[in-house]
Amino acid sequence: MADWQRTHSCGELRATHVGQTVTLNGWVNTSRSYNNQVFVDLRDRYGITQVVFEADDPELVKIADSVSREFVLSITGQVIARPANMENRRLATGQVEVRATAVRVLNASPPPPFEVTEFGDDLANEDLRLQYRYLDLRRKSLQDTLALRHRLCKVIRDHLDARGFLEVETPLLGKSTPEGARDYLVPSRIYHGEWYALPQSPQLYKQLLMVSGYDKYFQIARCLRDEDLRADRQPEFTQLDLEMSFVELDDVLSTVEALAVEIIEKCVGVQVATPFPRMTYAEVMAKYGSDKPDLRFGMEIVDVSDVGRQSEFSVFKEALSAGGVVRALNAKGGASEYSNTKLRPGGELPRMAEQCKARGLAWMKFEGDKFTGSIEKYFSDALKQTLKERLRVANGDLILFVADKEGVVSDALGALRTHLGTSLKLFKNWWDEKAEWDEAEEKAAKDQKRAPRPFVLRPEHLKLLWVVDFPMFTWDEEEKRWAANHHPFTAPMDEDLHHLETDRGRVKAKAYDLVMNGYEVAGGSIRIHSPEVQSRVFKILGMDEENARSRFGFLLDALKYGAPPHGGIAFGLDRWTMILAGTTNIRDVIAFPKNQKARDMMTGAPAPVEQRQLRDLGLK
Ligand code: AMO
Repeated sequence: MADWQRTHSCGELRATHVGQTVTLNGWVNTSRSYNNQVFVDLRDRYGITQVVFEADDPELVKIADSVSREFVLSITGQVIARPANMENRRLATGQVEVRATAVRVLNASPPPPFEVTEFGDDLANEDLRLQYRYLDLRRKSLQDTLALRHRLCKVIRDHLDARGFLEVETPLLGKSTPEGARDYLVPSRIYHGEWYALPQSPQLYKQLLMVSGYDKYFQIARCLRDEDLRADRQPEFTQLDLEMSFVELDDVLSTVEALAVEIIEKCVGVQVATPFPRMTYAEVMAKYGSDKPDLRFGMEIVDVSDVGRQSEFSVFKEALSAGGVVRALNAKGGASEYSNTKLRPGGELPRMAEQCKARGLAWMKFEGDKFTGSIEKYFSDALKQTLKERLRVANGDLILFVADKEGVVSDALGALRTHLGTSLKLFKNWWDEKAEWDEAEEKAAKDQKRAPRPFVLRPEHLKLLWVVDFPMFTWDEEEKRWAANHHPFTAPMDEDLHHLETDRGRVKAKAYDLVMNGYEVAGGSIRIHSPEVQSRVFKILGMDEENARSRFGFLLDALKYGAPPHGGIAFGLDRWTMILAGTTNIRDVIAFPKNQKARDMMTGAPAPVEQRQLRDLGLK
């Protein structure tokens, strides 16, 4: 070992090391001079240790004085105990410090464009941090998140390995798999004019592995989709993809539940109960206006079409006679938060409803034991009493109504529910609760001279739900054709098979989504294993035989050669990490993500390439 190499990490030293001579390697977190002494906090990914350079060694002090943030140092010294009143309880190494006897600068650093010690609201602009991602990744919160992601993958691999699953890799260069997004295409150099598609998921390969007899498959797989980005979407993301043979829907769901329970327990120490609740698609859409409802708060949508029909309010009556519905939400305690001005057309809530194509948002408030607002006069006392009971109205509540086609009403009230859950603080994200806990604990710990106690997550912080009984097809109004709701390989319910050609809208699929805290965290289905049914579904999706053969001939052939009944699911690994790490930004859980405009701010990708490369590919 060279004399500069570390004997311990920067997070390792405790009172038991006092008296030992140690060498630490790390980055300068902070350095400051005080009474001729220089204090350097040295950091690596294991922690921070305070190092003191004493005035009696001017040579050392001079070097220590010359270093600044992010210099890389090797420091040798003696571990000494800090006086009891000088202990730093916030640091695991806070009982000791290292009195330096030698220091070597392993590398210098210009002042970083932002401070690596920043956190929370003080963070520098995200694009700047992504440009210098290697510095950003030195921050403790990102290091903790990537460690969590590693643990998540390890738990998954161990769990599935113990249950006989095999991890199999599938190609990146393949043929397009329709998962509903645009493909990333790769031109072939050898076959000019022909293209590989990067996988939107390993869907077809995993089904083919079932045909090959690998009855329990999984893969932690990279998926690529060229779609509009959101806070929980990246063009390149990771799935835990799995597939099983000889299974029915319940087998897949219980396999997933056992895995989810172990992930949550081993990653954040919470025991969630099984079986997870299940709701049908129709039920969640009616109650929550969303196929991924956040169940950390209630605020269910209530149908009041019968009340609307008996009222004198023409807007409701017209919507109903056009075949629509009237539904309402009780925004508990919202009467004072939302002034009448804010509820006027163009205000915050009406605008949200309009963005979902609703013609407007009607409302009433309940204050001083009576309903108020401009539409109150259209309702008899008896109808008001019905509304009061059905929506469990109390003083201070705000009732929001949308009357329209059912889909529009669901979308609008669903969007309002999600928004109001946050704006009316109907629930707390666990990390906000943790921040409050940490602050209170730090104060209490200081007063009582003890170490702060860590925050412990509880089962109600993670609300899981299965959504089942999805419609097999949705009508694409723009393209005037039926589209697969999940993907074209999803099996229809047995009892709906004979409706496939005649009544597509009523066909339900053997598909399921797992929802956690309002995020779709996994989705899958039982697959079609009959080539005949698969061909019928392709036809409904507008592919004639020739087209279906040219795109999916290999699948149709494989299904003929003894395909077993099979089904599976894919977890959004990034979203799982987000929720368990306590962030709402997917870029926080990926080491080198793209920014919101799909650009890699560090390398500059996508970027032009040389003319020669284009010529090779036959593109110029
Ligand atoms: P699906 O398209 O539902 O199913 O994807 C599965 C899960 O992957 C996550 N996810 C994403 N995460 C981040 N960024 C994205 N752009 C993104 N898109 C999807 C979600 C989602 O639930 N082949 C099927 C699975 C199957 O049928 O087995 C599929 O890919 O958490």
